[in-house]
Formats: sequence, C-alpha cells, structure tokens
Amino acid sequence: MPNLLILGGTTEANALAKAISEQGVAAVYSYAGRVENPRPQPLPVRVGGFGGPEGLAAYIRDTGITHVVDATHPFAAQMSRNAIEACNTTRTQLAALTRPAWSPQPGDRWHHVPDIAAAVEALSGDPQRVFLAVGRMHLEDFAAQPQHQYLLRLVDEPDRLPLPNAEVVVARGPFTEADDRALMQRHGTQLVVSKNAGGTGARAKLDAARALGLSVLMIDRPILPQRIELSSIAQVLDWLDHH
Ligand code: 3Y8
Ligand code: NAP
Repeated sequence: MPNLLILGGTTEANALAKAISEQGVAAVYSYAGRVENPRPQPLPVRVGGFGGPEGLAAYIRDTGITHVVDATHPFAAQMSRNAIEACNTTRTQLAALTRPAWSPQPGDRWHHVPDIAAAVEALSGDPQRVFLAVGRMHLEDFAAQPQHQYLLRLVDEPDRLPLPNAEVVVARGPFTEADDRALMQRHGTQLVVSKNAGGTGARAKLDAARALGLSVLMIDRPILPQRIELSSIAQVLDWLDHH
C-alpha cells in the first residue's frame, strides 16, 4: 500500500488531496508554513520546512513514505530541487504535479523577463502605477525601484513594507477577472508584474490587464532538473497504481 507525501500549497495540490482522501490512500499533506492560516485539508497536515534535502530524506525514512508528489508552485524551486535529491537518496518514487505555463493570447501585451532580478531591472525609469502581484517574499528586491506607486496583494497583513509608496490589499486567491479589473481601475494601474504561475488561481489579473489594454511584465519560471511530470490527477492516481 502506498504511503504518500504531497508537497502542497497550490490549487492542484488541494484537488489531489481531495481525490487521494476519497480513494482512502494513506497520505500526508505538507505546507511550508508561509501563511498564518493555510487552507484546511482532508488529509493529515504537517507544516514547516524539513531541514533541507537531508531533513526530507530523514522524514521519508522515519514515516515510511513510499511516494512523493511535488505539487508545489513552479516558483517553489528549492523545494522541488530538494525533493529530487531526497527521493534519489532514499530511492523513493517521485512525480511532480505541474500546470502548464501561461502563454500570451491575442490582445496580451506581455514583456517576458527571465527572473525576479530582471523584473526589478525592467522597472527602472519614470514613476508608474504598478500592480506588483508577486506576493511578499521578494518585495525587498523591488525596494531598488521606490519611485513607483505600487499596489501590493498579500495573503497576510505585512508588519512592515520596504516600499515607500505602496497600497496593500490583503487577499488570497483564487481571484476573478471582474474583481481584478475593478481593483486595477480603482488603483489606476498602468503595469502589472506577474510570475508565470500557470493554473487558474492567479490568472485573473492577466485577463483583466488584457481587457484594460495594460502591459504585463511576465516573470518566467525557474528551470528545474529533470523529473517525472504529470499534469492531471488521473495521471497521478495511475502512477501510484503502477509504481
Ligand atoms: C502557503 C496556502 C487554493 C490554493 C490557492 C495557485 C493559486 C491562489 C494565486 C496574485 C498572485 C502568489 C502567492 C498566489 C496564488 C493560489 C493558491 C496561489 C499568488 C496560498 C497558501 C500558501 C501560499 C504562499 C504564498 C507565497 C506567495 C504566493 C501569494 C493556502 C494561499 C503571489 C504567487 O506572505 C507570504 O509569505 C506568501 C508567500 C509563497 C509568493 C510570495 O513570494 O510571497 N503563495 N499561498 C503555502 C505553504 O505554506 O506551503 O492557504 O492555500 C496558496 C495559493 N496561492 O486553491 O486555495 O495554486 O497558484 N500565491 C504567484 O503566483 O505569484 C497571488 O495576487 O495575483
Ligand atoms: P521554496 O523557496 O522552493 O522553498 C524554500 C524552503 O521552504 C524549502 O527548502 C523547504 O524548507 C520549505 N518548503 C517549501 N515548500 C514546502 C512544503 N510544501 N512543505 C514543507 N516545506 C516546504 O518554496 P516557496 O516558494 O517559499 O513556497 C513555499 C510554499 O508556498 C510551497 O508550498 C508552495 O507550493 C507555496 N506557494 C508558493 C508560491 C510562490 O510564488 N513561490 C505560490 C503559491 C504557493 P526546508 O529546506 O527546510 O525543507
């Protein structure tokens, strides 16, 4: 019988947890502990880092994990690299549950940058009204461009902000195009900065930007080492049956 570890924190991880719980498969859902009130799950939950790849390998051994599904966000690159290393060390089956990157549609005005540092660089120049929809963890990087009027969307109320001209909206997705359009019109947004998260929970701001004729600074995903990548829950259940 498999004993599954789901590395979670995304819409897809949550859908997988629901399916796994309904199948009665033994599993644990893992959060990093990034936000104060993570969404409850229909599985036992553990919260917090493992302590690097060694810590994850020890956790796998101690709990008798037989399969790991990495259903983390495409920008959670360190977790994904650690999972590959720990599963190699412990000879544990690993598959990633991924979602395709977003690609521009007619009417989209995207400017691709390879990473967050390049996005910061691209914000050089005259002050603009910028919807910086990349969360909290990399706000410090954008302090290099204090001249803009920022709109920030964060999951939790921040204790302090590294940006002098910033309005904060505390909200967690999934978001809707209508709400994001209203938010951006109210702020007078001229430019949207977005990670290429893929999936459905964060794409509303892109649809709103297209409707409003705004440009998007699109941050491409980090490159990850080779691993089995599955793109649906059915594929994960089939993989569990056959490995
Ligand atoms: C703790 C656990 C669901 C899952 C919800 C998805 C969709 C909504 C959209 C915007 C972009 C952003 C951010 C975002 C989205 C989903 C999904 C997704 C983006 C929760 C959650 C955790 C986190 C961590 C948080 C990060 C932050 C990133 C906000 C739960 C709600 C910006 C990514 O304050 C912090 O430290 C927040 C940190 C990592 C990125 C950052 O750098 O700040 N997610 N988000 C997970 C853990 O502890 O392991 O409560 O559900 C999950 C979700 N956030 O169906 O309900 O699947 O992507 N999350 C980005 O895409 O740029 C918001 O505002 O438009
Ligand atoms: P990261 O930078 O790749 O990981 C940094 C460290 O956080 C990891 O080395 C690990 O610590 C710990 N960690 C990350 N995800 C974990 C998990 N699911 N369970 C246990 N420990 C975890 O990760 P991140 O970008 O901070 O993302 C953290 C969480 O937020 C993930 O669950 C991810 O799916 C979710 N999320 C992230 C984003 C984003 O934009 N980055 C967006 C939506 C959701 P140790 O080395 O100590 O084990």
